[in-house]
Amino acid sequence: MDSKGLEERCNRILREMEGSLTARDRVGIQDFVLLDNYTSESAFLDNLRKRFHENLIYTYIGTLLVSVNPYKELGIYSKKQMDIYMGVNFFELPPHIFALADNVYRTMLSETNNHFILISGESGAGKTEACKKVLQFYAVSCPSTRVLDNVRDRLLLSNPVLEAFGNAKTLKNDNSSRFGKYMDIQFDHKGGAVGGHILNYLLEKSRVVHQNHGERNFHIFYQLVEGGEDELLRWLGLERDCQKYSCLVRGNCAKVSSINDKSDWRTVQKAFTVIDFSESDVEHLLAIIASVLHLGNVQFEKGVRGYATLNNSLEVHWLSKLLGIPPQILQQGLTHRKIEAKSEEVLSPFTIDHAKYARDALAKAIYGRTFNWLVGKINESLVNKDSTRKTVIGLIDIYGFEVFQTNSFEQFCINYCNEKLQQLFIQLTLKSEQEEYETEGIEWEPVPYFNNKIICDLVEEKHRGMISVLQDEECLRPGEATDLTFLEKLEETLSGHPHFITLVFTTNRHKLADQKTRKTLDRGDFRLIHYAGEVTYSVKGFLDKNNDLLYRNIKEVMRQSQNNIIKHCFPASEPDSKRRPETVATQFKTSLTGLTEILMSKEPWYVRCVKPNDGKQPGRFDDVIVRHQVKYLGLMEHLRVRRAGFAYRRRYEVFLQRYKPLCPDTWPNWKGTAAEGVQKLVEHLGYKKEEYKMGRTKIFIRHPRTLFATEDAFDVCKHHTATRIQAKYKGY
Ligand code: AD9
Ligand code: MG
Repeated sequence: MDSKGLEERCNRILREMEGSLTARDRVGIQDFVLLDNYTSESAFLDNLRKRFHENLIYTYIGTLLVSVNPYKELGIYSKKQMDIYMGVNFFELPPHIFALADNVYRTMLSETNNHFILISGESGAGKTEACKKVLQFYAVSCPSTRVLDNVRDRLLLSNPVLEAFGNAKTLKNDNSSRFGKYMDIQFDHKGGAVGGHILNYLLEKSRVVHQNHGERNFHIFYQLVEGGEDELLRWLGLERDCQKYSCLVRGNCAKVSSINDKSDWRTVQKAFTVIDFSESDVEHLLAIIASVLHLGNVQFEKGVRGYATLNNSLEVHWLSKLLGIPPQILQQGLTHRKIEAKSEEVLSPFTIDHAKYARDALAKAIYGRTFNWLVGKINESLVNKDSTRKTVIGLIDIYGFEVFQTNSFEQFCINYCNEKLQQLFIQLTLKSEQEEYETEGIEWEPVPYFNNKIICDLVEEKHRGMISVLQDEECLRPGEATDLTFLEKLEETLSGHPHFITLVFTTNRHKLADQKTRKTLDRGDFRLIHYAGEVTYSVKGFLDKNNDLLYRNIKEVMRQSQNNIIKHCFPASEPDSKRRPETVATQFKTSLTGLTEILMSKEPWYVRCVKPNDGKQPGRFDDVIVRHQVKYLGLMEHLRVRRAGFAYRRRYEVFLQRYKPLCPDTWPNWKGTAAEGVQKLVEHLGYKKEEYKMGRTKIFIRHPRTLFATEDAFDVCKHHTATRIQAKYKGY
């Protein structure tokens, strides 16, 4: 295509975009970058609302995709839709998650580098659904062979298994992710999906033994009880009645209308076979799930001198059978702990409260470790042993920011994780974007934005951050520290921090209820002013949950298990608890730092999910709720940076190397500098002056459509060359 053809094509795209502008009153515009009044939050909101009511849930800000949860099936994810979006330039079709997925994929192939898609938004905003759509798109659109189809099925079916074990109904979302997930999809140089790897982050284990009102335990328990075949349930000693199991009914809502446990069970069963679980793996896994249910029903009675004894031997019978541990050993493990007295180990009996605590700790440990085993097992089935170079697309789907009436250690970790990802977003978009303009010497009007680094530091800073205080409090003063002493220590260390508030250090303004839950501060609370709003946390249980203590002798009991998975999860080589390991929050912090490093080495893409209302209702767009999210997701700032800035940049060498066949002056052997070559090239391609800028090392292109048009011209050129070569060789 010559430069005239190219210009025509650009103009056609522009006309199409403008065509959609004429319909703007009804359906809004599909890229916020084209919004006239782009600094106005109300105009932004109007556009999002209009589109939402037209069932147009996707809108771009440049290449960032904003998605509003429709809470209803829209029929826009069919195979036909996928075909439409496959291989088509990003801005030529209405915004869609498939367009983004396709764009990432093609960029990865053409640039042979690694990418990730960060999907963020608060709980229930649609992250997990978006992640699944991307995966489905790749499954359908990537090249297919028998081997690749096998990998594809495994990638797809790892999802229902992970969701069964790691998701649960909460008050915010009937299918809430209770673990963080980062999944790499590996591609070969032809674009075939050849493998994958999953990293999982901090599962909310406490849910195994406790659920708030209106919430459930992890889906798998209900699936098994509702869907398991009669014979299977008999073998596991289970009845087909969730009400019989105390750890399934704490939230008093075993049945949920939007969830079909029976059919989900069938999907999970099928998935097990596809992802290489042997019959014995499945048996042992289900034996563990049933054991947790039996363990939850274990009750203690007051025995001699008030110490705990076990009163229902039936539960112990089943536990013993399913875990393959002699009943006496189990019984002793559940009612005693080993302590060292004068270099001798003696058994000390539990009080009833203590025994309940140890029982719950065991249930959590068994489930949490089994979950890790499960991820490891899935990874084994996704592994690609071929050592040829692969490129990857990473998908991040974590638990979204959440605020409940009562917030505890779990919310603290989840919301901290969201702070970290927000920080990454800021670093990669707003901050680095502006810094790059500066270093490249491009004229630039800085855009102010709220940098949440201050909150990340508050939580994770060495020595004086909250996680450090939490770790020290336990390690330096084991046995003495309590939740309240932890709070006092926080007050001492953080007094005056603008994002940390407790009753002691409050002004009248702060005693007021927080915005979201209207909760006033009590003595045992602290409030954090997160990037996404204020959250009041109750300090109760922080130390305990952070320690995640499992007595040594119960570990020894588990080591005697004949269940292969339990054996794997409680290895003999486990470090002795005498040397205190890092606590939960410290480990979480370390793993999130690791995640950030992984992501920093890849090219970022973003999906920002927005929740339209708090009632999970279709068709309701609550302005206050959406406005709040638009604010804290930094969408306005992102738009401003995009508007003022340049959507694409390429190092001169890379740009010239790729596109030089398009210009006779540079093709085939350009002798000048890369920058001069690029200048020649863009002049030849007819780029308008305002469309690009030449930096110190890179060319900056304002609109993606310019680059896409160049890319199209390149495709045509490649095609011509191929035809010419074919024609040439035909003669021989
Ligand atoms: V959490 O942080 O894990 O609690 P997510 O993952 O952001 O949250 P999720 O994707 O699970 O939310 O979406 C919540 C529910 O919204 C889903 O179960 C669907 O019922 C609904 N949803 C989300 N996205 C879509 C969509 N694109 N189309 C239709 C959707 N329904
Ligand atoms: Mg989710």
